[in-house]
Amino acid sequence: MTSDKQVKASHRNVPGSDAFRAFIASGWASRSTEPVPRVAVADHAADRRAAVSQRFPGERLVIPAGGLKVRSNDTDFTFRAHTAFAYLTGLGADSEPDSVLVLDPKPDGGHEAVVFFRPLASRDSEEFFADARFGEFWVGPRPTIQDIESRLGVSARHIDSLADALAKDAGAIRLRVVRAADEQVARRVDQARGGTATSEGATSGATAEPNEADEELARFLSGMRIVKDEWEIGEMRRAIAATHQGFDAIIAGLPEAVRKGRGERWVEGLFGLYARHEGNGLGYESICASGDHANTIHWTKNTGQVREGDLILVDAGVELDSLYTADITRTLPVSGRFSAVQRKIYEAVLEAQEAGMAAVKPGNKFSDIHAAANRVIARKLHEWGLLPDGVTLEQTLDPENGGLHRRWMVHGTSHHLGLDVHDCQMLLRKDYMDGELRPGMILTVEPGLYFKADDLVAPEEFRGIGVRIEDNVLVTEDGHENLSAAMPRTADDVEAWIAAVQSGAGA
Ligand SMILES: [Mn+2]
Repeated sequence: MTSDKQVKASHRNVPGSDAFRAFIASGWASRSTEPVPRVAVADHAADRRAAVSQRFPGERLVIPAGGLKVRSNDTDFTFRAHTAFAYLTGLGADSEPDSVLVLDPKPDGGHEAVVFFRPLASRDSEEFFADARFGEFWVGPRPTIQDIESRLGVSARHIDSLADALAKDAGAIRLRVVRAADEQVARRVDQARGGTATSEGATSGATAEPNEADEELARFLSGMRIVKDEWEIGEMRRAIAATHQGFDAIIAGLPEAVRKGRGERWVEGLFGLYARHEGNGLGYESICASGDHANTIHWTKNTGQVREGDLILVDAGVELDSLYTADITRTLPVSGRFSAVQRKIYEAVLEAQEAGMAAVKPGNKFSDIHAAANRVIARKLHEWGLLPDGVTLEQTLDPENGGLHRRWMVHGTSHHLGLDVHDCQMLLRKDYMDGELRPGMILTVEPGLYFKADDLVAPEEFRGIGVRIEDNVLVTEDGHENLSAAMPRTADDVEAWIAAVQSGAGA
């Protein structure tokens, strides 16, 4: 319903004969009627929906998955559902374009969860053999209504009945929709609310109130993910273990990356292979940045050479079928050993990371992590004499008038991590930056130092060196657990890791 429109080539339209239609619809073994087993995440998704239900009593809540997005002409990008939809249904990889979760208020309180989607079409339908986008002949069978119901423990209905379901008692019931997930569904909700849909999908006519209400829903759904349950923590451990394997593969492949030329792409491909094999794919485009490219924070073009003697910064994460993703950065000496100056910068970043990690404990604020790491970064730069003449450490740390050290680390130190690599993005500053750390939160700690090749303020020997170290950390009752601790991190351990993997001994 709300996937992007594809451009169809008219030369592909072959009218089928009646004989063909009858023939292709017949002669298939009957489909299994075995109930699909309930998935482990179903109970957790039910708990999450209960929390949403409690927050918005008596309201109809509309959470679309979103549709297919055209890459070019009649080909689409791989489908990825909106995170709020995945979180509240438990559906993950490839599931289900154009579907919509509706939490429908029940007269006696609470909500009924209904997934509206496009179920498997029968064999006598045109879709079965002729629909290259959704048809079973082309993309494989989709779930049936019964499949979704038994797998997820929700009610399921055909997507064609969504419009009526939205409009039911619309005057009497307040509707909210996650607008960003699907503009067309948002417009339908606007219509059901009685406003006039504008081209931006915003409501005019009634009041501006419905959009504020929508915003409130989106923020709640984003923010409620900030503390992870046990099942989610397990998924994050698995995503990190898979990411570790990908890094092992990169290390094993470094000599070949050097030999082949365009080595950053080779490294990207190795990680992508593991991501696709171990999980659903990449949680975000991998940054494979060798030499001076490491100084481009989001270097994802990955077109460069990997050269002996350089460092390669790899920032990559495997996303599982459940859509939980890791987000790890390691900066590796291509030849297996850090030079003295590379090690000096690496160890400064490591010290900053240790300071950041030490600040990860309940009661501290999220922003305390950055403050702790940043202080080390600023101190090192001050000691090395890189700050302008006369600028003291305390002056550069003054957030209002200082910040000069940020020339060499322009990004933040941490973000929440989970279904989205930058998780819980909709939260307001008071709940994110100024929010208190609580057990169950998972976040990154990832300071860096970046000396561009053309940075004339940096000492010549620093130029072209960029280092970031990033781990994924769980807040526990009494502090934190570094979930990626199995991936070597100190300069000595990184060298030993490379030596072990490349000698075939494994890490
Ligand atoms: Mn990150």
